Amino acid sequence: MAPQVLILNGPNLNLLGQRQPEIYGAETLADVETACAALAASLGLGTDCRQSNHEGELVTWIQDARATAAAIIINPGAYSHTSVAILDALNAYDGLVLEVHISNIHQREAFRHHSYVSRRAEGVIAGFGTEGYLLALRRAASLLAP
Ligand code: CA2
Repeated sequence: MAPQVLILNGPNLNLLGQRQPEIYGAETLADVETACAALAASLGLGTDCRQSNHEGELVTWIQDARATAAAIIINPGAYSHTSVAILDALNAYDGLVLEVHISNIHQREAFRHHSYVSRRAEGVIAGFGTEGYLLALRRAASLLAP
């Protein structure tokens, strides 16, 4: 079976394409997930795309991924900057972790400059728009290749 990649999006990312296109672009989350599934298939990967506004639900999905996913691509949204719980869950996960931010968090307010998740992530992409998810998938395919 193709290696599975869990693509996780955190709070408010369900609003993609509906508000603040100058920061987050015009694509909806459904557009992003469809593009990820298509690229993943061409790379020999499977995807499971999920979004939650709830920290505990994200933690549970990361725990579940221990048994199901070879990699996690995560945009934790604002939880990047606050959540030790998500960091702890990722630290209990043995697979590849790649972190994506649509905007360049280093160009924005100071409170966005630090991400707890970055302590665990093998790589971080920020400021490449929604294309960042596709770049992360390509990197996952390279690193997971036998
Ligand atoms: O740049 C990113 O991807 C962020 O993770 C997005 C988070 C923000 O808190 C992080 O600092 C950086 C916010 C996601 C909110 O997404 C929206 C999308 C469209 C309209 C409104 C919010």
